[in-house]
Amino acid sequence: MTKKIMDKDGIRRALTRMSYEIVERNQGTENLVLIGIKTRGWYLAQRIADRLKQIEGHELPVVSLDISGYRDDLSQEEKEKAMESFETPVDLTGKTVILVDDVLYTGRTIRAALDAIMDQGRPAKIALAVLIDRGHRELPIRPDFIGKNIPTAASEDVQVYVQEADGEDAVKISEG
Ligand code: 3GP
Ligand code: 5GP
Ligand code: MG
Repeated sequence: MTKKIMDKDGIRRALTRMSYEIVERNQGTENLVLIGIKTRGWYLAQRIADRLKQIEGHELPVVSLDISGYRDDLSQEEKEKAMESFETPVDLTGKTVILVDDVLYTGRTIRAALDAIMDQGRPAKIALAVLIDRGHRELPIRPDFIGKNIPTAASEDVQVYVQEADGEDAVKISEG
C-alpha cells in the first residue's frame, strides 16, 4: 500500500518555512553556501537558494555533491571507480555551509558528505537541511532544518519525487 504524505503544496510550504528558518538562524544569507547531495538533494538545494534570493536578495552559490567516492560500504577500488571527484568551485573556508538532502535515514550519507566537504576547506560551520527525517540513525547526526518528521518502520520505503527529475512533486511511503 502506498500513501501520499506530502503533495506539491506541502513540499513548497515546507521548503519556504525552512528557507525562513535558515535566514533567521544565520542573520541573513551573506556567508552561506548551499551544497546539495545528488540527486534530489541537489534539486532541493536549488529551490531553497531561489527562495533565499527572494527573501534576502542575494544570489547564493549552490554546489552539487556526489558522495559515491566517500561511502563506507565500498572497497577502495570501488570508491575510486565511483569517484566523480568533488571540487567545489567556491572556497568554503570561513563559510557557513547548508548541506541539503531529500531523506535522512541512517546518517551515513551525511557522514560521507562531511568528509567530502572537509577535504575541500574549512567551513566556519556546517548545518543540515533535509526534506524528510525518517529516523533510524546509526550515527550521531541530526538535522538543523527539517521539512517533515516521518516516523517509519525500517521495512517501509519513502519515495521523494521532484518535478525536475520525476515530473511531479510528492512524498510517498509504502510498505516494504
Ligand atoms: P536520490 O539520490 O535522488 O536521493 O540512493 C539512490 C536513490 O535511491 C536515492 O535517490 C533515493 O531516493 C532512493 N532510495 C530509496 N530508498 C533508499 C534507501 O533505503 N537507501 C538509499 N541509499 N537510497 C534509497
Ligand atoms: P542514509 O545515508 O541517511 O541512510 O540515507 C540517506 C540517503 O539515502 C539520502 O540521500 C536518500 O536519498 C537515501 N535514502 C535512504 N533511505 C531512503 C528512503 O527511505 N527513501 C528515499 N527516497 N531515499 C532514501
Ligand atoms: Mg538523497
